[in-house]
Amino acid sequence: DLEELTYKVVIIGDPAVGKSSIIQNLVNESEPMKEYKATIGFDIFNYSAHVNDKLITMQIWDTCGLIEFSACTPKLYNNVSLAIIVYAINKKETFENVQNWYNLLKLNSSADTKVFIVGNKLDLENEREVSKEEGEKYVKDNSFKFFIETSAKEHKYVHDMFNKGFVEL
Ligand code: G3D
Ligand code: MG
Repeated sequence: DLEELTYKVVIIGDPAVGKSSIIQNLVNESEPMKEYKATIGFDIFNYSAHVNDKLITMQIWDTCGLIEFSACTPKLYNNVSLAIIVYAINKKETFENVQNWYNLLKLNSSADTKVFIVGNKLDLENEREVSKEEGEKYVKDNSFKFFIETSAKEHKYVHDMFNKGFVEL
């Protein structure tokens, strides 16, 4: 029998860094659970892959707008296996805020939650305000699991990031 495992994944970070666009890259392969949206204020997608004779499902929680700062925080972070913290490489402040998102995560989740850091909008190289080295150094200094730069717009490296997620879960 195929073993089936489901893990909760959250994608967090400042508004407009491209969190929902990253999820949209998976749209043909993921199954939206629309009924959740109206009731609890999150978009939740199931994204599955076969890994070593197991069927692994990521239940990906995307936040929208002000919900990010609301009383829903404990519900969002409860039981998270993987947190994907996104910033935009062309907006320094979104990188500086990664630490705030991490602090919020740490306060509300268990110690073994894995953390990926994603620098999105890689296509806006000519507007870059955060170097790749800065991102790498931050991730190394904090012993996070994984760092990658992506372009949700150009569909670049988003799947590499989720593939790494399946391996780490
Ligand atoms: P959010 O979910 O983090 O709030 P969104 O962010 O996915 O809604 O994206 C915010 C804006 O950034 C959108 O532009 C979106 O098209 C754009 N965007 C997302 N990812 C990328 C990327 O990789 N490169 C570029 N150049 N833009 C990106 P609009 O204009 O629709 O608001
Ligand atoms: Mg969004």
